Amino acid sequence: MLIKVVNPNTSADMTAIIGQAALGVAAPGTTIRAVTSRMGPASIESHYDEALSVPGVLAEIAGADGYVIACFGDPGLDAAREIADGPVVGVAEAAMHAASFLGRGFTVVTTLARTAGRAWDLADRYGLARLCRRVRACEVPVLEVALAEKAITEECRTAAVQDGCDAIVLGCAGMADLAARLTAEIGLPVIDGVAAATLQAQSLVAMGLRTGSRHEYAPPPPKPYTGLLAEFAVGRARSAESGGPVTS
Ligand code: 2AL
Repeated sequence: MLIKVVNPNTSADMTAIIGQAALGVAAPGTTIRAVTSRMGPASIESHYDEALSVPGVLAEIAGADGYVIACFGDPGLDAAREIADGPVVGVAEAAMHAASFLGRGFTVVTTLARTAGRAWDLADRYGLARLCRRVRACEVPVLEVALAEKAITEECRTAAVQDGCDAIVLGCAGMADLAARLTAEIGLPVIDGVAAATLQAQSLVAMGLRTGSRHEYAPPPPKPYTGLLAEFAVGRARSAESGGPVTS
């Protein structure tokens, strides 16, 4: 089976971290293809970044058995489900659900404080806000996460002491390589959403399941798109390799 793990930002360095995390949990017989978005923001840490990352994500939703959206805002998740030929799992969605199996409450440790609202929105959307004790920020920009292990560790340690949480959810896909070390160091389960989402996507594919497409997640109705997004008009032929428009 092929699982495509899409990094919605354009940082190839972050894609390498994401790809390693996905590979680290993939079953024998599962191929991981980690891809970097070919259009959009270098990192996603505002609502504007997130909105403009979605076309790049959707351009990659083709050619695999299952898909992971590897940014903690889960950008474009609903739209990806409308067009995907296999299950699509977001990293925030998978990490928060994993936390719900491990305890009664979790804290999210994110990058900048301005991303906390999105994390709360997603906890609410997934029906898990009751379990979310707190969303903490380390005030580290996304593209500096790889250099900020100390600050992230300190925030996780503070969460473990102050928040009454049973698990910690890492709020950025670029933190994926820290989860195992932090789990050992903090003494609480620290969850990387990339691993959680990869395993969830793999499980759904292994069960022969895909998104239900009879109602809200039916393919979007064909219509013209204009301007810069003309290539995204549903119904036009495309391949993921060409990065072209979406076909239903
Ligand atoms: C993220 C993430 O996972 N990737 C990205 O570009 N921004 N998350 C975040 N909280 O800033």
